[in-house]
Amino acid sequence: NPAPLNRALLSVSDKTGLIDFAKALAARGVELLSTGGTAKALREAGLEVRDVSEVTGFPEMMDGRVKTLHPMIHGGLLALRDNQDHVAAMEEHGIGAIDLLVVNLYPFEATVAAGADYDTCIENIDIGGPAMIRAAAKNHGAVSVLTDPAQYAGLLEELEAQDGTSFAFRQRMAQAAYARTAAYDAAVSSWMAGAAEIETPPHRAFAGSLAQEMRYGENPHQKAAFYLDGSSRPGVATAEQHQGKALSYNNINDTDAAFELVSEFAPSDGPAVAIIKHANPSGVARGESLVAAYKAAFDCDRTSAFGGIVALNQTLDAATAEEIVQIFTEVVIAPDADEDAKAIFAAKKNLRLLTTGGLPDPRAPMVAYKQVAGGLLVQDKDTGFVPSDALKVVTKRQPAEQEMTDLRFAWTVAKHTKSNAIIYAKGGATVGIGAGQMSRVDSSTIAALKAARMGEECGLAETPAKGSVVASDAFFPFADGLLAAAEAGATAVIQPGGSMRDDEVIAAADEAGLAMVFTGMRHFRH
Ligand code: 93A
Repeated sequence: NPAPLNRALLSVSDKTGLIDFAKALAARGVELLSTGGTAKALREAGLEVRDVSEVTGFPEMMDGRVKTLHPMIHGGLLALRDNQDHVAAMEEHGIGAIDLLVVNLYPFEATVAAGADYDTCIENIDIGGPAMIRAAAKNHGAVSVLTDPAQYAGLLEELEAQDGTSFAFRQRMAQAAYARTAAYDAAVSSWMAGAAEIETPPHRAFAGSLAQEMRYGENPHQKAAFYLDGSSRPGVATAEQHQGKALSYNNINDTDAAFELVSEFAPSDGPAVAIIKHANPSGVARGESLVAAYKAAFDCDRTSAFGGIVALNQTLDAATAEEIVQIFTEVVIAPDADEDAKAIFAAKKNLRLLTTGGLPDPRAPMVAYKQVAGGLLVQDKDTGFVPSDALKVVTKRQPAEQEMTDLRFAWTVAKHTKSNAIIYAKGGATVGIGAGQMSRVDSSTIAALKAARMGEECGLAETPAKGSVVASDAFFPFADGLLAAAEAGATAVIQPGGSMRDDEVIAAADEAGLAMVFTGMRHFRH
């Protein structure tokens, strides 16, 4: 049974859509109450409004810090309409019921984003607004609460459909209202932690806005949606899509993995390309040109690259686009794409092209979440970076210059590959990738097998693992993994070090004539 709507309180900072909405309410005989600025805007539009200060008997005071915090307001929002005691209290104190609350809050997030000083941010923490929102939402048995101009039309539709508002509508609005106040307080808390340099564990401050509902999630029987956290980091969330159908859940996950990986390679250091399948690289390469880098990344594993996600660290050009369309690719993501490249892609209706306007800073801090049954694991994103002078050569033999370059490259790819990760690389390109195995030796075996297959696929005389370097995302606990890599043809190794048996592993490397570098940092990724 619908709840009547006789009296509304409007108090909004964002006055978008306010006048039309208030006119529609007034036209239905709804009495309007309002705070200073909102009342002024309504009066200027010719509407009749009662000031909250007249209702409370107190002026707005203390620079507006206290305007609606009063029993005449909160009683009107909270009173149970069908409770005799509540009704008696309303009568005794002359409290009028408020059936609709329309509030949007002081723009705290926008004030922080604009770089305002501390005191300005503090002044923009809304207190009275959230208090009313929470009160009205609690009493959604009788009261409607709107916290976003996008909800105005829905309320008018409700009134159109019946005389009043339905319980389902009020409940939906209440749920959204609590999400809004929760996100608002989270924004205040994380701003304050930053401003006051208060050490907090990485915490859940995800005030997301719905960007996209998908047809399904990882599998067709799972519902899914994509939320944006408001960050301006160039990437899959902020990219512009130029063609093709909407991205799926798996597309977004893989495109993110691809672009975050390729962003490790600064454009000033030359073109780089990453091809991703199931969130793991099938091939990564740098090159003299973008098309050369693409071909080298593709060659690493031609079989797996089919239906992959391609990420580029520079503007997509025609030559590279021409090469990419030779096989089926799901998504291409790049900082930009030139007109010729776009024209080549236009003929491929199923290929999605995303441009981001730039590359993210791979060392900019970010929080990473992982849900477990009954909880949420939160950690800093792995932005770990080992500067050249922190690399420790532990073998008798020093890596040659090209080996060192390839070791650093392979190490970066390992960081973006699921554990256990073993990466063979040569001449600025991966030649064998072992990912996501439960045993490091198995990952080594798979990486070597893939290298051998690459030799066959590309018609090489021998496996490209010969004369390659190898990266391991975590230390070799025993010499066996290392020896397997040497046997496969690697001449140099990069790994964190730190095993109880480092001495044994180093001795084995010396014996095999390998050069080995310790990073002192691990890159597990699960
Ligand atoms: O400073 S407040 O926290 N104190 C209050 O009592 C109060 N009541 C409403 N801010 C308060 N508001 C907020 O004022 C509303 O949430 C809204 O954002 C804003 C509307 O003010 P005006 O109508 O003067 O533009």
